[in-house]
Amino acid sequence: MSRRIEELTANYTRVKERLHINNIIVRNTEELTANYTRVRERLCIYEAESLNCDMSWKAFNGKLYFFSSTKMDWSRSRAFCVSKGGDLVTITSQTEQEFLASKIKEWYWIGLNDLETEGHWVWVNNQTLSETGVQFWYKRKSWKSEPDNWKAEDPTGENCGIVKNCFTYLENWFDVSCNYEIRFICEKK
Ligand SMILES: [Ca+2]
Ligand SMILES: [Ca+2]
Repeated sequence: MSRRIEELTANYTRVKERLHINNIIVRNTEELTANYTRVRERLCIYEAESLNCDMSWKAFNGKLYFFSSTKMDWSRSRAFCVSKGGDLVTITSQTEQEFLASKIKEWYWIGLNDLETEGHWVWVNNQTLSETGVQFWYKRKSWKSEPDNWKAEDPTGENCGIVKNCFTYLENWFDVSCNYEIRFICEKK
């Protein structure tokens, strides 16, 4: 009887070890895949001309979206999207806003800015917010809502738009300093 228990214990230990090793392999594979994706994306960014640099675009409602893992300032992010045949995303409907908001876990540049005239927000295709008919700025009850052109960190103010992972999908745009290095969303037809 005690030999049987010893055998069972030994088996159990072996199985546990196997499981542990398997878990390590799975974790390593996941890490390697993520690293591979990041390296490929970096290559795409630094060799913008390279034709066979493939990026994973997500299709939604007839358009394609690319969520970067690389972080850059607003202008460089935009230049990258343009070099890939698109531009920074323009959000022109609630459906599109909800789709994008459901995909993000941090800050991303969008194609919205008031670089030319302070307070006059336009998309990269020159559409205004009244033309698209939708806007999803973050609202505060006891303080100024976004966009607030806050100058404490960057004295030139906040002239570029982001979407952020917030509790609500319909109030998550902020204006921030265009010099921040953050992720970005490209869009193309
Ligand atoms: Ca501004
Ligand atoms: Ca702001």
